[in-house]
Amino acid sequence: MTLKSDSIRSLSHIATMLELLGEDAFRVNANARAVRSLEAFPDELEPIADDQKQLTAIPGIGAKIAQKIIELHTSGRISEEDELARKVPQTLLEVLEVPGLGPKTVRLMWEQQQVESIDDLRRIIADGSILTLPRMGQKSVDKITAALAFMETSSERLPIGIAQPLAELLIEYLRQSPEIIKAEFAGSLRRGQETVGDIDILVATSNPAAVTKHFLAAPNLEEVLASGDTKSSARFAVPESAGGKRKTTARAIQIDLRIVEQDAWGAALLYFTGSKEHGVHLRTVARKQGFTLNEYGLFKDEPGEGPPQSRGIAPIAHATEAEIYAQLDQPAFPPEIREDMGEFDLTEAPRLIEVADIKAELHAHTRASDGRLSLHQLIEHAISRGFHTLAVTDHSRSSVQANGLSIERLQEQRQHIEDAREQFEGQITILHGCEVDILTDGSLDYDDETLHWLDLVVASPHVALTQDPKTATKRLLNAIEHPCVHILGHPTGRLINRREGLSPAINELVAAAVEHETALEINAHWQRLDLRDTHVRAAATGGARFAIDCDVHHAADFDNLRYGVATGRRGWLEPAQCVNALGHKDLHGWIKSKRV
Ligand code: DGT
Ligand code: CA
Ligand code: CA
Ligand code: ZN
Repeated sequence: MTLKSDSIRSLSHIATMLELLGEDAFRVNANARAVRSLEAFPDELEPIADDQKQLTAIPGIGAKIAQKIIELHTSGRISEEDELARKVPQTLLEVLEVPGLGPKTVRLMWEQQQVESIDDLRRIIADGSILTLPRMGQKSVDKITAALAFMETSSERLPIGIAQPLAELLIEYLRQSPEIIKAEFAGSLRRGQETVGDIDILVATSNPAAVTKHFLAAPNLEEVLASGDTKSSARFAVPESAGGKRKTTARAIQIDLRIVEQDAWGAALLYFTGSKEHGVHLRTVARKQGFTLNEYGLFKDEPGEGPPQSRGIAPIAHATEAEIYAQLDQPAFPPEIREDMGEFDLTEAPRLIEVADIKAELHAHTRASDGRLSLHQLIEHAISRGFHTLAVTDHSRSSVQANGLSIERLQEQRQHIEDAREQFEGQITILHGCEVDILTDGSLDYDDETLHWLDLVVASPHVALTQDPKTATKRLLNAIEHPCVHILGHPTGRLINRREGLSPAINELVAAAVEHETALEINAHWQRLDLRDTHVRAAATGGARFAIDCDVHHAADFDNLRYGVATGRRGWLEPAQCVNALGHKDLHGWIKSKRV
């Protein structure tokens, strides 16, 4: 953890606690503003951490905040944070994470009804006393109840955006041991699932004891659950800062380590990547051809008792997954489609979309609305990713919380875009777009003339996300069919483990999207992944085109692309169906086709 990330975490913790204590808005804002400016600050703080002057030169950082950063740097703590934490029950912060509950309401619950935790919140719902709070009606209570139920049933699985960086750190750590020949993750993580139950890591070594010992000394390991020669399991802490601002209630994750000999690497990786259903099907295929397949290899059946490897029978394939699939006359299935969901009908492996295919970002915010990057920073990041096109799509006016743009501000933005086009000429094509709200009734937040004047329109639902499926379908169809709309952004509005979102009739959306040549977004943020894998599969089969976009708010959001791509791959998406993978000419041909 760097001083910058620690400062961001502590200052936002302070801001939240001040808010819960009802402290004056000025103090809250000073901390919140500092968080935003540190998030936008490109450099690390360590080199300037002794110098109050250089710290206060960062916009949004005043003398008081600078003092706190210096204190954190020298002592590892901020005394103000510690003092506040003695006043505010830390379990109250979890109540704040319930969707639909803001700091004002939570403070009232705490003051008037002694709510200090999620359990207390359940109590005041159960005895009805929650209804005595100002502006709290039965409708709001029902929403909170639904959110709690949803969090409860889904909070155990860890989102990929937290699991994958953790797994990568651990693999990096494991590889420090000279005894490790190979180390990779397997299981649902390798299959790119949006959430994982646990993390499976496979290593090849000829010294299992040394590797086990090294694993059990890993940082963040909390408790050893099992440990043997070929298999160990341990519980690891999920660091508070994992995945940026911690947006999961999960505090620990199990990691299973499997140790194999290098020779049998392919057979073991195939087995532990799963899915279980894919493995079962593949073993049936093997059996029909007179083979036995297990985690040690593929063996020709020979009469006798017991597993072939313990009878001294040599495997006919085991070093790589590809050679095992080839022996069984099967395509080398990419991990993401190993779900026994029709892949065994394929005669050739599909060429699925890859991160390297993506050449454009078409959904990105700047500081003009709720992004943390300036227009120039955003453009520079897009260029450094090798993209040929970037669409700037700030929020529309109804998104008040996101500081959505009035038409006047939108017009001012055009001037900045034109200046930037000149400055970055020949490096990237910059589109002036917007992310327009799809209002509750399906109408759009700007008039048609304004929408037509913009180069590119992403239309997304942000409010009324508990609408019934019929109303939601009609609402989204309106946006898809609108002649100025290019992309339907995060179509359901779901948030993984937190909010179910809309449940539109996907087939109807797909039919309309095909007819009107509107792209359906796979929002790559790991909290959204919306459309989800099953929707992608349905829509890809139906011939829809897709946009895989990062919905950039922070520089780091560009790194979420891999999760969006993984979701696309799980939906069998090929590059030709993804507008971000088109060449410059084809992409702009499609974009302009909606501006005639
Ligand atoms: P998860 O952890 O719930 O997100 O899902 P997975 O797929 O990672 O499942 P996990 O961790 O229980 O097991 C990892 C892989 O090991 C699984 O994908 C396939 C293989 N595996 C585990 N148990 C069995 C089993 O009983 N039969 C078969 N054929 N394979 C298994
Ligand atoms: Ca697993
Ligand atoms: Ca496992
Ligand atoms: Zn957005």
